[in-house]
Amino acid sequence: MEQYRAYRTCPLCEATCGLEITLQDGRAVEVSGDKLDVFSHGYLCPKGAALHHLHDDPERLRAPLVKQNGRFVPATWDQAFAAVEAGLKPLVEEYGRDAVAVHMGNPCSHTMAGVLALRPMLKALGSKNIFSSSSVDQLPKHLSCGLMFGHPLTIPVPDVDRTHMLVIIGANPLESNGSLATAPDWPGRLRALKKRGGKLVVIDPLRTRTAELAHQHLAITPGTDALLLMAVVWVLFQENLASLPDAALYRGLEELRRACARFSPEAVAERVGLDAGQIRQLARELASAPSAAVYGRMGTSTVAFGALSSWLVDVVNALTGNLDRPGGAMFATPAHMPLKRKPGGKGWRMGRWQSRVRGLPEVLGELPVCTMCDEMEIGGEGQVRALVTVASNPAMSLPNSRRVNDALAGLDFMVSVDWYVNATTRHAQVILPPTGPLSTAQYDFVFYGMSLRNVAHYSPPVIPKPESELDKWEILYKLAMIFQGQGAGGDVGRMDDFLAAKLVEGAAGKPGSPLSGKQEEIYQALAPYRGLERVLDFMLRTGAYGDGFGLNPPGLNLAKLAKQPHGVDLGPLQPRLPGILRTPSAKVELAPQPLLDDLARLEALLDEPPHNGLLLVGRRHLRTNNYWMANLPTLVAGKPRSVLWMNPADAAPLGVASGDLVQVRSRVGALTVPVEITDKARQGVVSLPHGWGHDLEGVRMSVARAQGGVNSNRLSDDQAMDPLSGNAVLNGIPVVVEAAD
Ligand SMILES: Nc1nc2c(c(=O)[nH]1)N[C@H]1C(S)=C(S)[C@@H](COP(=O)(O)OP(=O)(O)OC[C@H]3O[C@@H](n4cnc5c(=O)[nH]c(N)nc54)[C@H](O)[C@@H]3O)O[C@H]1N2
Ligand SMILES: Nc1nc2c(c(=O)[nH]1)N[C@H]1C(S)=C(S)[C@@H](COP(=O)(O)OP(=O)(O)OC[C@H]3O[C@@H](n4cnc5c(=O)[nH]c(N)nc54)[C@H](O)[C@@H]3O)O[C@H]1N2
Ligand code: SF4
Ligand SMILES: [Mo]
Repeated sequence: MEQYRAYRTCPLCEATCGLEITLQDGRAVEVSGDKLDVFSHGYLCPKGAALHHLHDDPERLRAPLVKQNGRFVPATWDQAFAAVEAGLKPLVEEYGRDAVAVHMGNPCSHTMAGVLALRPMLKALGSKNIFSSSSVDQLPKHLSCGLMFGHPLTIPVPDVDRTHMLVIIGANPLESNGSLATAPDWPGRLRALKKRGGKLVVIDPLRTRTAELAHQHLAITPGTDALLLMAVVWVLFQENLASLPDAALYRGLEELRRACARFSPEAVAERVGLDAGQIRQLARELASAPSAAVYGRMGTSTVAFGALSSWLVDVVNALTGNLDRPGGAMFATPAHMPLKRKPGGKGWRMGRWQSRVRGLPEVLGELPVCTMCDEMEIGGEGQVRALVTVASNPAMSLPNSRRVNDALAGLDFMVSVDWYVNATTRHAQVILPPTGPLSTAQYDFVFYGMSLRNVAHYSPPVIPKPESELDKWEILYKLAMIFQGQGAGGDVGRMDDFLAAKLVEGAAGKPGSPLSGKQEEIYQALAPYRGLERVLDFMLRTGAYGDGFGLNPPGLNLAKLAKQPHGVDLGPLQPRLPGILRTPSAKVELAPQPLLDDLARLEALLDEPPHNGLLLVGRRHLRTNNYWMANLPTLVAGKPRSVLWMNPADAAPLGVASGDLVQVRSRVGALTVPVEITDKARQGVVSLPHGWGHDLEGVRMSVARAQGGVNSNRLSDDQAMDPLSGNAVLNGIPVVVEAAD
């Protein structure tokens, strides 16, 4: 019984920790933090430590399921793909490609296949009804960065390790481990910031664990961050504190100055729930700190002014001279992306098509999930009749989840690429489970693009993929071939070769490019690899640190990276302006017109009387991962977490005590849940975590079911949206709470 160790990065959240996995007889028996990992240095959280339990979860599907007479039966891959073709082909033929929608979930951004293999599938399908978890999450940030910097993935991150002052708005990295700001060990990084004399401010309606760590906690009224940030901008202008280090790099300063006229600290204070003095102090400290970074996340994006707040975070970073400087908000230089030095480009556009029913604009090739049910339920030409889900649980994760469940139940056909029979996949006719998390390779394309340090890490599979299983990319390519009309019998290898050839021809066929005419050399260099590894090798070689297929021999390629089981450190973040800009002006657009136009809505908020009922916000817990890790006993151990936080002042009139059941009602639904009376929630705010309520008919996640709890999305409203980005509002939902009988 020989033990050995293998290393890989954790695919469960954005922190990308290095794991050391102990194997015995071909099974993983323990997961700990990899002390030699160049980024995480041994840090891990309880979820990473449970990765082998996920791999071995007996309820994680190992083979496809196909529904017969309303019941799932095991099927071979050939049978399952044939069933997909038989289900989808007639629908496409009769109703067109838009009749098939796709919903892609959060784990898609954590897998190589999600990043590289989904796009070919979507292209082959050619439907405009593409949805994803982005529009219940970070779409506003893509929008604001697309408009400001010319590319929606050009997202600045707070340089936490070097900053003198960090302002965290609507994020709770002590539980979430960070988001749109990749770094292992946020707790350690925040403590180090304090230890070196830096200041930490947290703006959050809840006194979260992150807020408890801060020097200052500002308990803001939910949904009002855009007002707060506008007032900060106002102070910066009013007190002549706005200073752009290189004014020639920016456009729109005067427009901004005019735009903030109405938003003085005094004008917004009551609405925001903070003192005007606190707002002034925040602006002054940000301006005077040797370096400072404002960082906003879920609390700034899943709100009615998501795009405005996401934009203003970076406006404040720019105006205080902190954009693109060490200790400020900086851009990563990931190893898989080419380093362009010449600024300028076509800019970024949204609204290239509209949704059929509500006419909502496309953003990033997607339509807002808030209108997915409309497209499914409302008849007419172009109605959605079938759905493909990939690593997602929309029946739980989308607002007004009851309606989503009804809509899914009403579809003609559904196929799910997923590991579990959960609230969503129970509606499917076919479930296609990819191989387990330890049997697939890992490279974090998405998160190295938003990393607090430049690193690269490739992890090969730890446990060989069983013969009978397929990797996710193979499943997605197979679906692509079905959509292309090649049928269920198509050869994945041919599709893979075809896509690789396109990549090579694209690079070598470009006149003037240094690789022009070098097809043969490129093919030869890539010859050891197939599948996604081949694409990764290509990207690394043509990337910022790459060997350029021989143009820069000491540079990086996959073979070199694979020899480094603890990853490669590529150093601290470097200034990237102006080369990174893709705006037609080749400048940072401080005041893009669509955002200026949306300010009228924000001004109107100033004229409304403050909301005097309760507002519901969410919360995350270190041991959860959205809706899908609740089936692992080690992660659900402890006190029940599906509990409503309520301030004592709000609870007193109801005569309820901690542990009592209360009924929570919103415009769309009601649920009953135990209450915990705590001043962690500011007065007027109640909080319920998402991720619970799995005990639905047909769900095969026995541990998660046994936890009970409620799905907070029974309360969130699918009609509440940030109109500019189409993002859902998951925070700041008006609710009524009463004692339950
Ligand atoms: N343990 C764990 N980690 C996770 C996840 C998980 O489910 N569990 N999910 C992952 C995913 S998909 C994501 S997107 C990230 C999210 O990462 P974070 O954004 O860090 O996580 P949240 O807990 O949603 O933090 C949002 C905070 O905003 C506050 N808030 C709510 N409304 C407002 C508001 O109007 N204004 C302000 N200023 N604050 C507000 C909430 O009280 C909450 O503390 O976490 C990731 N990491
Ligand atoms: N009320 C409320 N709702 C929320 C949020 C909130 O804060 N409050 N947060 C929102 C956010 S930020 C997000 S990102 C969404 C998440 O919403 P979703 O992405 O819809 O939900 P997940 O729970 O992440 O579902 C992931 C699914 O993928 C499967 N899976 C995991 N890994 C893999 C894999 O490698 N391959 C395949 N094929 N399948 C895999 C799991 O079995 C699970 O079924 O939820 C959103 N919903
Ligand atoms: S913090 Fe995130 S990446 Fe690190 S071990 Fe936990 S889940 Fe995995
Ligand atoms: Mo998310």
